Amino acid sequence: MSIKSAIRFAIPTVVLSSIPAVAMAEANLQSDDFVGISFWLISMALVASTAFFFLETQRVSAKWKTSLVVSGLVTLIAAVHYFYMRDVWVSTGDTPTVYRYIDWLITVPLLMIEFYLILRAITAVSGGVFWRLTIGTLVMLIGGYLGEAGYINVTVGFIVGMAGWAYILYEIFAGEAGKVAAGEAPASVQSAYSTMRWIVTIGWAIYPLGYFFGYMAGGASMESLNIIYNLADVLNKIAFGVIIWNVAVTESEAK
Ligand SMILES: *C/C=C(C)/C=C/C=C(C)/C=C/C1=C(C)CCCC1(C)C
Repeated sequence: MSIKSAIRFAIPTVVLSSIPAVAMAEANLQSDDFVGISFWLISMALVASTAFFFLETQRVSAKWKTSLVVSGLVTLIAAVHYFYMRDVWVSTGDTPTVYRYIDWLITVPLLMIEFYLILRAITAVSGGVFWRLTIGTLVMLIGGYLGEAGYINVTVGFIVGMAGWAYILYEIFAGEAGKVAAGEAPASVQSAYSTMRWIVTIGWAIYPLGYFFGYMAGGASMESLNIIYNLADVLNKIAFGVIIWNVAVTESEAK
């Protein structure tokens, strides 16, 4: 094994093996705490996905490596937050809103960068795509946080958040990013791009639905809100990464 590839193995291994040290639960997980169990299961799936995405960077050609690294960073950052969220839930029964939003604040912009990166791997795209997606993300998350944490009226927070999300959807469907993907991308990239876009539409819709039923319609308990957010993360972080991994491998092997 060359020094370079030894380093490539060593970094993810060290990072991953340090996670359990920061994640000691204070109370024990109860056998009927299904929200706590879902936090646990998804933490493990996120750790495994991180190792997978990082190691697979060795297999794809140079211009696809960044996309896979970003997928691995998303699942790594989420894994660490899941350990903390699980602890809050298991020991207090409270909804871990702050950790949830700090995670989103870092991982959602990274997911948005993926659109920019897969287009940039195949053609020239302006940095404006990146900035518009980032601004949409910030408006969406800040609105949602202020509403969930009680700083502003929940309905106002919801409306501001929806406006940010609508702006993101506009950019990836009809804006510059959408046009570049439709006009210049090879078939495998177009199909990955369109699947990613549907994830941002359908998969992401789960969060505002959770917010709506959890805080506004009064129909959902905090148990269901957390289960809903957790399952949505499996789709939007892990499955999203797998789609990128698939296009990266396909495009690398095509050459
Ligand atoms: C990995 C985490 C992801 C992909 C989180 C995504 C979160 C959203 C799409 C949240 C959206 C919201 C709205 C559209 C309205 C206001 C409330 C939010 C923040 C839940």
